[in-house]
Amino acid sequence: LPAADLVALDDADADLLLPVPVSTDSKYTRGVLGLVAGSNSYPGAAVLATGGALRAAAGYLRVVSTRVAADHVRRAHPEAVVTEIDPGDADAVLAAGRVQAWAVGSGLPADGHTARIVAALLTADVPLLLDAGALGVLAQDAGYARALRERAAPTLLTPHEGEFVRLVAALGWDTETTVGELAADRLAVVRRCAAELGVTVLLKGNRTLIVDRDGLARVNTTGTPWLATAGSGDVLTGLCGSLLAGGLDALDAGSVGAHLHGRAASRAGRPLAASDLPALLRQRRTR
Ligand code: NPW
Ligand code: AMP
Ligand code: MG
Repeated sequence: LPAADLVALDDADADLLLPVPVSTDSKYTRGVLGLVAGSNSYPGAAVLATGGALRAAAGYLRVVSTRVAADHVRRAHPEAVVTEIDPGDADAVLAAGRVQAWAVGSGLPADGHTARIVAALLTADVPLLLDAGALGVLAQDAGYARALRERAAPTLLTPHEGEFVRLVAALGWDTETTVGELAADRLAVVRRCAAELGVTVLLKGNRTLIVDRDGLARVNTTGTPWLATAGSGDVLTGLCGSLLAGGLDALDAGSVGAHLHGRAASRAGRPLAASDLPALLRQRRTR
């Protein structure tokens, strides 16, 4: 890819970066994703994230969830291997075997139970994606910044603008100033956040930005405003998590995930429901 200030992947780039199984692969070597998602209030988030994860790189998907969401996932996605846990049981999360990347947060409340699980996963030496409730946990305590910076494995945060503003407020950034700066120079603001936390940040929205700790930046050019629909971010979390499990670094996982997610939306009828996206992720490139 060119060493420009802000790179946009095209269809060929995304297809080239997408991990493809080879003859010696097994479901385990393709990648095992551990997805911690869903709750009594938001079981749908776990179902949607699972749908995204199943149509990407991972060969094996472990979904870790509390009872209500676990039941929904089992019914909707028989191929997912579901572990049912009590809320906040971080030991049970970590006991899930062979996990090569974790994605946590979609449909989880930003409470003490989720905080225990996030703290445990931050210490796991595998790639980690944090979304929704997990980002809410990070936004409640500036102490997580150090844990993020100290991680050796890739870390990908996937906030929408509301989650982003709350996250950087915990770093001491003035909220009104941040909102103004986001409108004036989105890339500069995301770069500053990624550098300060030592992680890759994917800021969702029209023209999603993906920026790593060194400032390398991608902009997503696929997708349509029909993606502004409840649950579409949960599908993206599963998709990007699956790409991390398949071995992509956080910048590639975020930018390829956003590209494929947007491409699926472009293929969808209008209006689009988030649950339409997983099947559309499977279709071959149309060009
Ligand atoms: P305001 O109103 O401008 O002050 P939340 P969420 C602000 C799960 N889901 N996009 C805005 O603030 C998710 O996974 C489950 C959005 C707004 O009030 C999460 O776990 C579903 N918000 C949980 O629900 C389907 C923006 O932030 C506040 C914004 C909550 O996720 C739906 C909302 O943020 C959903 O995915 C932007 N671009 N900019 C299911 N079926 O199970 C500013 N805001 O409270 O994090 O709410 O994103 O809906
Ligand atoms: P979430 O807010 O977590 O459900 O995520 C929303 C998803 O929809 C992200 O992938 C966004 O990039 C995408 N999205 C939201 N609004 C727009 C928009 N106006 N145009 C294109 N994509 C959008
Ligand atoms: Mg979301």
